[in-house]
Amino acid sequence: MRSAPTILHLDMDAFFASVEQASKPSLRGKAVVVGGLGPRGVVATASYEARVFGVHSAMPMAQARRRAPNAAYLVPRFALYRSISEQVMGLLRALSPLVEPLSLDEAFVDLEAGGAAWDERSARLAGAKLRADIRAVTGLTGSVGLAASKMLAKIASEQAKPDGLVLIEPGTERALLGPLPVRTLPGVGPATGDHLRRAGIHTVDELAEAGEDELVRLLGKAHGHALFAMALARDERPVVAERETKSVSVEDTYDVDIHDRVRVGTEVRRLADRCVRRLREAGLSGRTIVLKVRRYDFSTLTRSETLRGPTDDPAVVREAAARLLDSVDTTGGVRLLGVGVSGLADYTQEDLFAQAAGVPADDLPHEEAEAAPAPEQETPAERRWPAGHDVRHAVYGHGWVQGSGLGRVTARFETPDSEPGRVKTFRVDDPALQPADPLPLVSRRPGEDEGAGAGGGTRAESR
Ligand code: DCP
Ligand code: MG
Repeated sequence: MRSAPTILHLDMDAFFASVEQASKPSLRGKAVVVGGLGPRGVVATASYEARVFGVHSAMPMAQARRRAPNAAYLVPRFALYRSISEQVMGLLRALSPLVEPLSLDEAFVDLEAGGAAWDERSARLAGAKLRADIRAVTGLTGSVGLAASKMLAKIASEQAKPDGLVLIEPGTERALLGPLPVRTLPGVGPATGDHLRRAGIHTVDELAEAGEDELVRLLGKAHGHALFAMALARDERPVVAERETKSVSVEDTYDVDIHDRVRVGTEVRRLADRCVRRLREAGLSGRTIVLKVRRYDFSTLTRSETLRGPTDDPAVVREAAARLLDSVDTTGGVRLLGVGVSGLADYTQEDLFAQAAGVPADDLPHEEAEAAPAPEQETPAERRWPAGHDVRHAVYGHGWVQGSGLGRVTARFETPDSEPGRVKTFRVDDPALQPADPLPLVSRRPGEDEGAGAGGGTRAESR
């Protein structure tokens, strides 16, 4: 293990909810819950003000509403969160080539590899500057952990929450870990935790005292060894730079052209399953399903379909590939078929809302791009005007949907840098009211260059 605390772990505070508060002045300091608003929706995240009432991620929305009836309930705006995540990741990449994102709002950075820090003092300075830069560029707060290993850096950022920085001095790791519950260690989920509890092991110290042989006996060889090392604060895992893979695909070339349409369908299904297997092996999921068809005359077609959120469900990929195949003429024969998944995510947060077959669309949070449906008469108001999404009114300007139903939509007119705004109600088909794109959270000062947000306290363009 290295001797200086130069591994940084960043985790943004109440990420989705903080973005919503930054873009909606009337919600600052208030309980905000972001998640699926349908009958089977779950909480994606809650602002710290809402957590006081016991609302937390993955809780059924109905339960959240009972606990915090006065909170603002909003549908996620993934495209906006993604764009802010990119700004944050950009700041991390300026520190080091070794940045390992774990989710939209979380990443490890090897400060030493980038020359950004080499000892305790420089690491603390780099962490403090990063927090100031994130604030300047995005208007949001993130918590930073610094340590000599990934495991401890992540524990440190958890302790730093919200809006803080914790550095674990090398040499103090074991004393710090000892009294913590075993669940603190990476890889100890509910099942392993239960198993250990039944063996009388509750804390990391007890884990270390149990000894390696006992842990191997309890948990098997690989897991036992790994856990024993973690209990002694030994964690040599390197920070691995963002994966290059942008898609996972498989294809087959056939010796003899396939003419039979049923056989083509079977092959596509098989390829979809193989592709999902590879996706899962890599711990990935993806949003865009791609079908590739090379015909007898070497003409090659690709067709793609983008889902609401990433999936690694074989049934979903199979069905999408089959739909794509329907739109391709294969008379004359097929020499090659391929199925791919792109738009990859190596995290699961959006999967909570995954489009597992059979989940009614209303239970799913609306992806921003898809959330502006064609203005058809039969579109229910709740779909056309999802709570929290942006609107623009010919007279009142920019605002957001506070609620809709019974032929009415209520909007609050405010922008990220305005005072809290006023509420007005319209008929859902009022032509003066239109869906709009989100505004940048931090507006640029006149004359300031884009990307000049590096210095603490400066403000910069946010998109
Ligand atoms: N998320 C989600 N479903 C979950 C957990 C998280 O959709 N079960 C989303 C919403 C969060 C974001 O991912 O805003 C980041 O997850 P975190 O676990 O880091 O939670 P927060 O950033 O919301 O809060 P904290 O301050 O505890 O990090
Ligand atoms: Mg977070």
